[in-house]
Amino acid sequence: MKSQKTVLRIAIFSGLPEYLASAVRSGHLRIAQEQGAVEINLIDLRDFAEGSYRAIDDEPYGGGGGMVLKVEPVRRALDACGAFGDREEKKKPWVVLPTPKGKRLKQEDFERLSKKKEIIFLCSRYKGIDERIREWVDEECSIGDYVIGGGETAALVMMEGIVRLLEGVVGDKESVQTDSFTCGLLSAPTYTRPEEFMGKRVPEVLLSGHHEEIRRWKRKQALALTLARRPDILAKLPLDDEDRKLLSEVLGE
Ligand code: 6GU
Repeated sequence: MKSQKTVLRIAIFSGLPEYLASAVRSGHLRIAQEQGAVEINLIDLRDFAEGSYRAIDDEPYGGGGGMVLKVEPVRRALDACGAFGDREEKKKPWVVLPTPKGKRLKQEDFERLSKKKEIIFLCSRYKGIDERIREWVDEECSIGDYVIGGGETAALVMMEGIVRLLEGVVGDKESVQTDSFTCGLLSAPTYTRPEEFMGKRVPEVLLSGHHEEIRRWKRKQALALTLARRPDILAKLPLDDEDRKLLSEVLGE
């Protein structure tokens, strides 16, 4: 029987699709498409623009400088992707607008978005979008408290975060489960061959083959690192008896 794997469909609306083209053909994004876990379509907003210049941006009413993403090409592109019409609400694509005005993304947002069937990333490179576009947007996301040139890079960040959570994309399930943030802590340091380089040795415990000691060492390192760098997230985590013991060892050292 053919497997009934669900495929996440992603469309990226952009005025600069060439910027995204090589990125969606590389790394995890490429592997995920080859495996049939995700389908990624780059949509050139200019294909939905009119006039000899096929402009997708224009000057803002009332002045203020910068250019504004026009409403008509976005409406037509959304329409072509089935965002309107009589499709059942939950079968409609989920429209995400990357913008510094959006809610700041967390790992849990990637987990939630990875369960969608169809996502549209609407990228703008301008001063902003015509405000009337907002009512067709389901969610506005920011990748952090800074401003970058456009939504494309942010959409890439989100796709990288979402696609690696899809079944079978990252070969090693343990690797995803022990990632920084997935278990709530920053992850422990890692090493690979050689055992010694310029006098610096790999911690002996990792070479010992004692699985329990290794697990304990990794947990302690993760706790220590999170305490040092992100005490805010450590404070929110439920700690068990072992965690408390390991933390007291960290503090006592
Ligand atoms: Cl999603 N876009 C832009 N232009 N700047 C940002 C951002 C997005 N998130 C943080 N800064």
